[in-house]
Formats: sequence, structure tokens, C-alpha cells
Amino acid sequence: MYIKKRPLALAIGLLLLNTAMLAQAVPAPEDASSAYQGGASEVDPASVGVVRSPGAPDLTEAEFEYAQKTYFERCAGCHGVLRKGATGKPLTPDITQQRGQAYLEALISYGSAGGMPNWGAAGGLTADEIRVMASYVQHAPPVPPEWGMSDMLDTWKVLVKPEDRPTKQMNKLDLGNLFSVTLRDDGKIALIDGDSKKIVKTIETGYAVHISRMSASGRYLLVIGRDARIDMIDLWAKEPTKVAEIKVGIEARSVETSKFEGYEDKYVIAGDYWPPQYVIMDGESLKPLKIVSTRGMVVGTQEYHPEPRVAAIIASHEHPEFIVNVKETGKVLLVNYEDIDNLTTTSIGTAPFLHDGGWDVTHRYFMTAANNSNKVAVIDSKERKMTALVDVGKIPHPGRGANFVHPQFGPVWATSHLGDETISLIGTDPQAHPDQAWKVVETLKGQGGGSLFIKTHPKSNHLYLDTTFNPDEKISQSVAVFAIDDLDAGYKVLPIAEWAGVTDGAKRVVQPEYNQAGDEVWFSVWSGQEEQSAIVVVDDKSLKLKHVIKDKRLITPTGKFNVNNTQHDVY
Ligand code: DHE
Repeated sequence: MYIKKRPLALAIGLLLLNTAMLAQAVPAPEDASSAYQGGASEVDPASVGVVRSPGAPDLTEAEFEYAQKTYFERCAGCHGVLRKGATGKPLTPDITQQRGQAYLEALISYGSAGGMPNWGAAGGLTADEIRVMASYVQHAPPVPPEWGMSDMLDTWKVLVKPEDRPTKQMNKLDLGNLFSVTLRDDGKIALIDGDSKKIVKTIETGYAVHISRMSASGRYLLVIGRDARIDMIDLWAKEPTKVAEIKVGIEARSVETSKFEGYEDKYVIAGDYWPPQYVIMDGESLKPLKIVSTRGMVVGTQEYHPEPRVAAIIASHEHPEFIVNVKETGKVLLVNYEDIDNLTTTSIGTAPFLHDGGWDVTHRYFMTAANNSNKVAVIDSKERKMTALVDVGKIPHPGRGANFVHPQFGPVWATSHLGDETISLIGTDPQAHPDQAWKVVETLKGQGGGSLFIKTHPKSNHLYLDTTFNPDEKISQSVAVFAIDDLDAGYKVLPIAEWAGVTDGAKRVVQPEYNQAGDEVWFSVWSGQEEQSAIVVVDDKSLKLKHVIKDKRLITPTGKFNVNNTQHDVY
């Protein structure tokens, strides 16, 4: 039954249900994408006004309040804050009013083959709640507040001034082999010493902290949360310490630092999901310097998109530039930071929706997934143009991808996929292997769809991939590993969650990450906030279990970022 005033406990219950659904079984590999991308938006429903639109069924204030909250928690991740569509279809009143109440109620209740979850049976919405949601989406979407310079300055804190920081490393940590581990639902990162495998320190960061990146010098660790909060941690301090903090938007996923020669540690950039913009900050203090909107025209259709979210950002080694993926417009922006008052940007049209990606082995070509188009765009960061748009498997999701020398075809970059079991190997050596360059030279088969990350290391003969969002527990709790010198032999399965020896929970295995030496691979065994999780360390040569890290502070570990490998883009 629909409840007029939702008590906090129930609201939290719903949120947990949502998170639990994310962490529960997903019906089919093709649906893995909506389970993965349909997370809650950080937009505060109370911050958007009520918009009543002609032609839409009326709702009471309480119904609007409920619908708004539910939309941001459950729908915005796929359909967009402004309902212009992303993984999910657009839901603007011109479309929804034409579909009508009965059609929308059926769609929300039963879902669709295209990946829309069945919110009735599986999602726990009552018939009355579904009626309210179907009516709500026939009203114009309310627009959340912007987040400009004054909001950023209000949240900006320099905790230790640059002049008060040490000029050399003041601790005995082996920084190159330190790991920053995302404790996703605990709003913290754990710094783990790669040799002893002990937690050196946990540090509070943003809500649902997402990724860590290293400054060019290897001194500053930058962490961003879904709530768009960035924490800057000085690894040279007596013990690693937060030195600056800022909230750059309402919702965000990416942060990066300038790496071009002469600009090391000079700038930090972050990309927002909401508002759709990126911001360039001072590299030592996080002072916001320049905010740029990404609203604009979609590649191909050249229609206006009001909410193009910023996905992966990577620092160019060829020019003083940040390479910024704009998801919904399908544009890669090369943002030149030589003179940020007279900012020059090269805008490259690729394909929607750009998500993640990484360098080829030479660090010249940015290989980035356009996941809705089943393509990988190859961006030549030197010539500032797109070299190729390569057809790959269904919904590529490489993380930063994996570079290795294929025994037959020379250097390749690999991506696995959310939507199928394939691994696409793309030739990346136009000089010595021109016939193979920017083509899929081989397609391997892994355990199944639902893969998020693939990884190798220059010193390793192995290629690992997770299958975190595969509906089959056996597959989501294990990883596949190929021997690079014998790809034809197929893959071996490593039962990572079983090795972890944890009892309850989803125990999803996510994100392989090598240590600095390239002789160990670390995997997260990711369960719920109240359950035990772990990190499993595998010996790369023997493929045997080397160590299990268990600690009560290790709550919902997901991404792991080895300082040296992240600093030098080794993958
Ligand atoms: Fe991520 C990277 C966005 C869900 C773990 N994630 C990224 C990047 C983006 C992104 C844009 C690339 C950043 C870059 O390189 O600059 N992620 C999103 C989403 O929009 C999405 C689909 C849904 C959401 O609501 O956030 C999402 N991501 C997840 C998860 O559920 C994961 C598995 C667990 C978690 O911690 O939330 C997850 N994302 C990661 C990790 C990386 C990442 C570990 C970095 C991988 C790397 O090796 O660089």
C-alpha cells in the first residue's frame, strides 16, 4: 500500500532494498547492464520543486514527494535525472503521455526485454505505488539545482596548507606498493600495505566513494565519491593525511590529475554527472578555477541533450590536456590546460554512450568504450583525432583495459563485456602490425556476461577478468584467467570467493589489480555492509591462493588502486 508520509526507517529500508537488488541475482547477462547502471542518484529529491504538467494525471503533494524520491533512487541511474534517456529510454511527457497510464503501469510492473526491471514482482512496488510512478513520469521532470563556483567555494577546505606540507616523504611506507581500496558503502578508503597486506589507515571520504587516482609525482592520492566530494590525501605526510577537500557537484564519478611534462601535480580535474560539467582545480589545494558545462548536441543526431554526464577522464602524455568522455553526447573532449583562462578544447564526435577506457601500451591512443553502441573509440591523443571506431562485443566495459603482446598479432588492448561472454582483442601497433591495427584480431570466450574489469601487467603472462554481474553465483564469485602465450588453451577458473572463506552475502568478485612487481593479483570479494568481505591475493605465477585479507574495517571493498600502477598508467 502506498504510504503518504514515508518514515525514515522505511525510506532507508527502500534504499537498502535498492542496494540489495543491485547486489542480488540479475536475470540475464543482457540485464546485467541495468542492474549495474541503475544505481541511486545523489540528487536530493527535496531540492527539486514539484512540476505539474497539463495532460498528466494529477497527484497529491505526498504522492509527488514519494514519486520524486523513488525516481531518483531507482530510475535516474538509467533514464537520467532529466529523463532524457541513457541506458533506459527517454521518459519526457511528450512520449509518456502518448503511451498513457495503462501502458506505463504495465511496463513498470512487468519490465521489458530491453532491460527494464519488473518493479512489481521483483522490485516490491505495490499496484498503488506503480500507479503513482506511471502518473509521475507524465509530468515534466523537475530540474535539480545547479552547482556553481559559490557552492564549490563554500565546500572547499584546505586542511593542511601547501607551504606547511613536508618537502620529502616523512614515513617509511613503500608508497609504490601501497593500495588505495574503495570501501564503497562505508564512505572510506583503506590504505593497505602491499607487502604486509595490513591496513595502514582508513580515511573518511565521500559517500559511496568511487575511484582513486594518483598525482603525477605519486605524492597525492585523489579520491572521489558519488556525492562529488573529492578528498586529497598527502602520502608524504608522517602518516597519510587528508590535506584538502571539496564538493564539485551533486553527483560525480571521475577525477584525474595533470601528467604532461612540466605540469605534474599542477591541476586536478573532476567530472560531474549532475550538474553536467567538469571543473579544473589547483593541483595542490583543490581551489576550483574553471567550470565548464557539457550540455550540447549529441553526435550523429545533433539534437540537444540537457544532461550529458562526464564519465572517464584521463590525462594526456602527448599534450597538456585532459581527455574527457562525455557520455550521452558521445563526445571526447581534449581540454587543453596550458592557458585555462583562454581554454581551448578539441571536441571529437565518437558514439554514445561513452563510459570507461584506458591507454594502449604506448600511452598515445586512448581506447574508450561507447557501451550503448557496442564500439570502442580509438583517440589519437597526439594528433587530436579519432583513429578508429571498432565494433566489439555487447556493452564493452574495459575499466582501463589490458595491454599485452599477442603471440601472433603483436601488441593488443583487450576489453571484456557486460552483455556477453566475449573478450575483444584490438591490435594497437600501426607501425609493425598495420594490418591488425585498430581491428579486433581475436575474440576470446570467457565464463559469461556481466564482466566489469580485465587486467594484466607487463611482467605477467596472465590475463584476468571478473564476471561480477553475471546472474550465476558460481560465475560472479570466480574469475577466469588466460595464459597469454597459449590463448587457444582457453581459461582456467579461480574460485576466489571460496578461497576467501567468507560465509554470507553476495560475495561478488570484482576488479583484478596487480601489485607493483606484477607478481600478485588482488581481487575484492564484495558483500553487503553488514556482512564480511575480503580481498584475495593470488600468486600470479602459480595461480594459487597467496593470502586473504580480512579485517572488520574492510567493509564493501570494490576498486583497488596500486599507487605505482595508477600513477604510471600500468595495465
Ligand atoms: Fe564505476 C570506474 C561510473 C557502478 C566500480 N565508474 C568508473 C568510471 C565511471 C564509472 C565513469 C571511470 C572513471 C575514470 O576512469 O575516470 N560506475 C559508474 C556508473 O555510472 C555506475 C554504472 C553506476 C553508479 O551508480 O555509479 C558505476 N562502479 C560501479 C559499481 O557498482 C562498482 C562495480 C562498485 C563501486 O565501487 O561502486 C564500480 N567503477 C568502479 C571501479 C572503477 C570504476 C573499481 C575504476 C576501475 C579502474 O580500474 O580504473
